Amino acid sequence: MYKGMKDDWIKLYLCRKPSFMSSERGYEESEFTVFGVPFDATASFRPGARFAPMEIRRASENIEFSDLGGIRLADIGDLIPTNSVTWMLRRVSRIVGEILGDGKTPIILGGEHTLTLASALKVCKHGGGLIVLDAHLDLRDEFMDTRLNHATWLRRLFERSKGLKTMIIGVREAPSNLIEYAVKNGIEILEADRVMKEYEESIKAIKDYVSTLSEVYLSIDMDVLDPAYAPGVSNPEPCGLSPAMVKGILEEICSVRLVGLDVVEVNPLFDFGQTSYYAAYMIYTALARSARIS
Ligand SMILES: [Mn+2]
Repeated sequence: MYKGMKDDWIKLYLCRKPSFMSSERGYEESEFTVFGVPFDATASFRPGARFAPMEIRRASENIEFSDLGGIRLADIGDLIPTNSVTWMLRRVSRIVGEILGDGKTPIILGGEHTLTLASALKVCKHGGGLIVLDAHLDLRDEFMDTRLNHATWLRRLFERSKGLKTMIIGVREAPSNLIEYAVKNGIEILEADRVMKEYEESIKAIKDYVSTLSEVYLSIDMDVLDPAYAPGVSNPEPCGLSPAMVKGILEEICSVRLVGLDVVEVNPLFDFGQTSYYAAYMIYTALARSARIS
């Protein structure tokens, strides 16, 4: 028996845990730092988004990507489990702060959309604009007897950072009082209906908007896609965008420096993996475009 054989069997017969885009890089060498937030405690309809980070990783390991070389990415794991929305937000805030402090870009695998309250708040202190792809406005003052949940997080964010430049793309039907709130607070809304009927003009509107930003925090709620493409979300809304449309939109947004990204609301309990595949592909699309400008 030769020296070292004792652990050779580990490498011979066993493989590591899934890692986003099969990355084996350490934190120090990363430009993009991925972590998961397996949290869905405030889900208002279908719980299950807590299972998304691992499914998105699994999907990302099984898509053939052409252009990985330029993307220096490390997957540092998942947030330790909690059922407290306050503790989840504190921990996300701390982790995002550390990653930003080290000059890296946080990439977050949700989990429910509430996490963006913590991450966007951190990033906004660094002077970024916010672009949200979502079927919903998430601007309610309260929902189902709580003020801090995945239908209210954007309102809470605006209360804490007045005047934050924000655009929401892919909105379906929305209550008029929420539209009024958005207009009053200078939030740009690009409805899914308009994107589908006037795609080229919408891309131009996005291009004009991002040209006013020095850097952007991007939050992708997977329910922006039509439920035909992404049935595995917590609150599906009919008549959404196609993956090709969202791909074009992401490439336009990420022509500006990306300062943070999250992909939220994937719910693997309600599909056969397709929503996780698109989530992984959307992140790849954003990072491949960003890597070209950095
Ligand atoms: Mn949504």
